[in-house]
Amino acid sequence: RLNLDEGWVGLGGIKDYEKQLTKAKRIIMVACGTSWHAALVGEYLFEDLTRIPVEVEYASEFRYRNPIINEDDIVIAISQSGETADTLAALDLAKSKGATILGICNVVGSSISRVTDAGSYTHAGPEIGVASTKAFTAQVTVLTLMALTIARKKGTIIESEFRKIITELDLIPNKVAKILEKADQLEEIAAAYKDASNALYLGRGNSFPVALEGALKLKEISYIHAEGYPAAEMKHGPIALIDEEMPVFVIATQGPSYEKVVSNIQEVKARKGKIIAVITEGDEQVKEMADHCIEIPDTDENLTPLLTTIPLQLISYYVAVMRGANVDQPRNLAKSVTV
Ligand code: F1P
Repeated sequence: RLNLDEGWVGLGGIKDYEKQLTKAKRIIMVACGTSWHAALVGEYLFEDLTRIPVEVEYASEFRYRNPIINEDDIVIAISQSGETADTLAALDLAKSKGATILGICNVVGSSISRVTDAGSYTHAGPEIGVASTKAFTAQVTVLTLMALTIARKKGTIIESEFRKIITELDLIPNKVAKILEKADQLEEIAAAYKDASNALYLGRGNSFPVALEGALKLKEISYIHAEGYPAAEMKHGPIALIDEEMPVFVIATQGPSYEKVVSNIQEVKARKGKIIAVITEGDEQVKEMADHCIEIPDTDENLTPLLTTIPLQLISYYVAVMRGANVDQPRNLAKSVTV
């Protein structure tokens, strides 16, 4: 249970940076892989709730260019292992320019957590497999708590809205459990597409990073080529790839972009693509159009990535198992990328 009246609950040493965070003119998030996707969700949350401009950077790119970093910038590193060399190098660079550096890491005492000025541990427990899964939801949870707390302190969120989201956040574990009960259905979907050579993942708004994460999980553990795109970008290129062989995973939950996503589904169907849609429970409209629908419990718009990611991760898991891949130790990947 969260008692956010105390402020900064669950955010570790980050609470000591309240002044800098509430006054920040810009926040830069640096990360790699799945953690970079969590940062993208963070960008939506922070900009929407706190109105602080956020830039999300691949640490592996940021470290090698000559980025503009100011002394009043706050750089947040996100890393499951806390050992990723690119993220560490990006932090060193930011620190050398005088920025405040904060961390969101899972592994206590890890290198990144030691170099940051302050941080919050996600305490998601050990990731047994190489590919990040629960770390993602834990990172997004910390970013949600941060965004909500900063917004409340800055007054960019009204109290009733703050309470509504916090109440919903408390319900997320039960809703995740309900999604896990759908394991059989997810296994059936995996069986239907296990021999695909390619897959597309589409989402809008804060579902776009979820699309990226769905595609990354499929690539990492089942070795199927997959791409994540903002659904509105489909017409700028990827639409050329769609035919009856192409599974298209679409995050089509209720929210401001729902109708637009429905149009994207129609565009895919017109080209005979197969639609696997993640929808809000009870959505009959998409059910009539899609080849498969995964229903998830309704929640606050800001929190949907915490739910929609889970079925995509599980489908990748089942596909990998069916293809005989080693889910915990995918080829060519390391738990901590230290070079
Ligand atoms: C980043 C990352 C993971 C990915 C794989 C390789 O790790 O790209 O997202 O699943 O394990 O490393 P981290 O900085 O979050 O530990």
